[in-house]
Amino acid sequence: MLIRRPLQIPSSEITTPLVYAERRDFMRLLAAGIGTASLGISPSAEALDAPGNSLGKLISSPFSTHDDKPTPLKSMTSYGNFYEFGPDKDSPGKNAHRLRTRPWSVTVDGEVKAAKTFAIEDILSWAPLEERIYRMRCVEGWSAVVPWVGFPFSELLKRVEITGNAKFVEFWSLADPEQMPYVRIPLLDWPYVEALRLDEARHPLSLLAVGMYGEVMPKQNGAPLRLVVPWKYGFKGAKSIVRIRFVEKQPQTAWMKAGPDEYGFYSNVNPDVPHKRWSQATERRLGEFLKRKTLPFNGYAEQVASLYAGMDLRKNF
Ligand SMILES: Nc1nc2c(c(=O)[nH]1)N[C@H]1C(S)=C(S)[C@@H](COP(=O)(O)O)O[C@H]1N2
Ligand SMILES: [Mo]
Repeated sequence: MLIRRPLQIPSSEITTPLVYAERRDFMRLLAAGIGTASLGISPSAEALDAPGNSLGKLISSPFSTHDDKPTPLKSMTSYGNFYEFGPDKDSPGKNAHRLRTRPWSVTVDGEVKAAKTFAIEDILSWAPLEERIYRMRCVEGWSAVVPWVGFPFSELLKRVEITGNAKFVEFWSLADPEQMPYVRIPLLDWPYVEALRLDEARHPLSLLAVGMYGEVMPKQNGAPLRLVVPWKYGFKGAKSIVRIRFVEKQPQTAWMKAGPDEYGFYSNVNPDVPHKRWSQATERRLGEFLKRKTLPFNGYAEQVASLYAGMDLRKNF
């Protein structure tokens, strides 16, 4: 399991290489003394541990939105939530440099035939990396359009055998007070745990992300591995994942424990169901002034609404 392999992207899999990532990052890799393969750039294991380094050529995804302009990278790295590094929107950008992302491994356990631990280098070689431009919506009313880089969650299911009892999957973030100062303070019930129903996790839109904007994931955005679920409020996307656990019963999540009538298990973006303290009907894109209307399932209803057929989405908020 723990074999170190360089990231290799078969040239046959490469469809549309990212244009904007290319020249600048090529120069950066050259400056860093990193070799480039004849068929595109294959970053070394070391290069993949440095935020800002290019992830090389990426597959462009049919799931990307092209109607919306991506949010500036700077907005995404300087404004966000990562409570382990503090409760303010600028805390992650200021403090997440303390996170050490190597060595890093992810344990997969619970309702599996055999628990496994994967090194991050191994995970990075599972599948060719895809770029997915997704709309994102935070429960607090801000939104963004982000070119994530990763692979579908289903890639994990090719590598572990789940039991017939597996109905839900939990995502556990690192909770190390040495690196994450706010884990000493009970802002949330640490570690940060989020969860999905198994069929939600299996949905092709559910992404395990290792980067954004063509580059290695910034620490404040959840390096080295995080979840991205674009039809749900942003807090479902656990950052800096160290454990993935399959379970039989619907789990309690960190935010459900913090406020059970404010944060439900499903947390599907829904303009018709207000948060207890504010409306969810509109949102403001980072970097924009005017508000826009929030769409059901954050605009992904066509792809995901069928997962919830027959459910009362006011009750199952
Ligand atoms: N471990 C952990 N993951 C987390 C959070 C957090 O505080 N801790 N915040 C969540 C919330 S509320 C949001 S909106 C998104 C923000 O991700 P971004 O900073 O990449 O936009 O991360 C989510 N994942
Ligand atoms: Mo959020």
